[in-house]
Amino acid sequence: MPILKDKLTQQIPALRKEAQALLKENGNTVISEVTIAQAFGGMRGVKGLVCDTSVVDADKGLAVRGIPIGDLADRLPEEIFYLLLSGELPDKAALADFQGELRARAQVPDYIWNVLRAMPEDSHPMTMFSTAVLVLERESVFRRRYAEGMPKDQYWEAALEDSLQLLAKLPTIAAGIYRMHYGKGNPIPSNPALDWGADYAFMLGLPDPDGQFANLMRLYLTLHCDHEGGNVSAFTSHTVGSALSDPYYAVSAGLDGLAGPLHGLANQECLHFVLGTRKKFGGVPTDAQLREYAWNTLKEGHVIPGYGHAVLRITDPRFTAFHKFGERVCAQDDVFRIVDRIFALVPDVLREQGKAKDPWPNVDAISGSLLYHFGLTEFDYYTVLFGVSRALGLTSQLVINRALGTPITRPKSVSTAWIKGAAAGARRAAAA
Ligand code: CMX
Repeated sequence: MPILKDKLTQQIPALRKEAQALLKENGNTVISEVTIAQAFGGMRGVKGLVCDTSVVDADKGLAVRGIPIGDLADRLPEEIFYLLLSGELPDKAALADFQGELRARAQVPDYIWNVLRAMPEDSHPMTMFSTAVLVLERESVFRRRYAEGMPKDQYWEAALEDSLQLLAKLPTIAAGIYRMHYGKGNPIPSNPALDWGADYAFMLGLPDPDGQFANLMRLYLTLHCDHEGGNVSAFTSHTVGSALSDPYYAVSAGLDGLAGPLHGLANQECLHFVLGTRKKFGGVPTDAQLREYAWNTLKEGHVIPGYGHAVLRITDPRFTAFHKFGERVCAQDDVFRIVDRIFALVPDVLREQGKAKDPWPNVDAISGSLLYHFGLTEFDYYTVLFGVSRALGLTSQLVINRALGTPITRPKSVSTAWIKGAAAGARRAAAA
């Protein structure tokens, strides 16, 4: 049996027992209350989901299975998937075994390319990417085995197989979309001698004489892997998967959420903002020009992309990891320098404006500038890269949830009239 699957087979009975015991002994313990502001405000801060793959602490940022993301920056994305799922980093043998598992599943069926070629030329790359994942759903082992009466305790195995099939193919599909959509020529076949991230870089077909672009891709795919369970893409994927829709459906849905400008598309928006600045001022603007540009953006009612976060209240450690890479590899690049100046000035502007609870940069504020440096200048493609990486987290969350038998997601919604009644009741109680 493959090493990762074997490890999970050993771990899962204990995880099930732990969850059952927790529920039996503490099922009625209250862990969260909901205010009217939270009900109207995207459930921000309501604790109503369980996710063990990663945790985002407002003051520390992302930790994958307890390890701060900054400490994982030199790891391969394959190692991160292993960690997300099993809670442990693989040793050399386990890593090689897992990479072999991916390689064996890497072939993308021709019908995917036919569907992508038939799409209108102005389809957004994220639409193409999500569509490809959805069309691939006909391969689902989970759906076939469910129809055959698969026992519930085997759901996770079928979800794992679908996840591995998907992860193995995503770089090839994503790189093919890049080449097709931007007229770069035929898709470049995968190179089985390369690791997952380097192979993706290779298939994009950009020049990489010193291997730094491959390094950036590995870092990119590692840093975007997961961000606990409540962000739009993870929660969407979780909800779809909870209906026992298979991982292809769930990941495609998650990617649709990632395509929103307040979520994953912010990286595209961010580079748009940076290049707009460079164009307006004919190069790197002065601090005064940049401050004025930021204020004008806010006055026009736009957000400053790449800044703020629903959970974080610090500079995103993923931003810091990218910043270190940029300082090492392209410190003199104009676009990187503008990003650097924005980082120095915009938090103060946002603080002065006083609206954003978090004035600090998130990962999207910088990732695009590094891709741009290496010639990946088509910024409406950037969210696809994010999606390839985020699929690591989405699928590992799905496998764990199928292993634990997590039931269908169904929070209760209430009407405005009900809330008014509850508010009046609370006022009466306070006055009595
Ligand atoms: N620029 C301008 N205004 C901002 C802002 C920013 N970067 N971030 C927050 N605000 C504003 C909000 O729009 C909101 O204004 P209104 O009260 O007028 O609606 C106010 O500050 C309070 O918002 P908040 O509670 O601080 O932030 P939310 O949790 O509601 O939203 C986020 C979080 C990320 C959507 C928001 O900060 C934002 O729009 N940032 C820019 C887009 C971005 O970078 N998104 C990527 C996030 C990372 C990811 O998911 O990939």
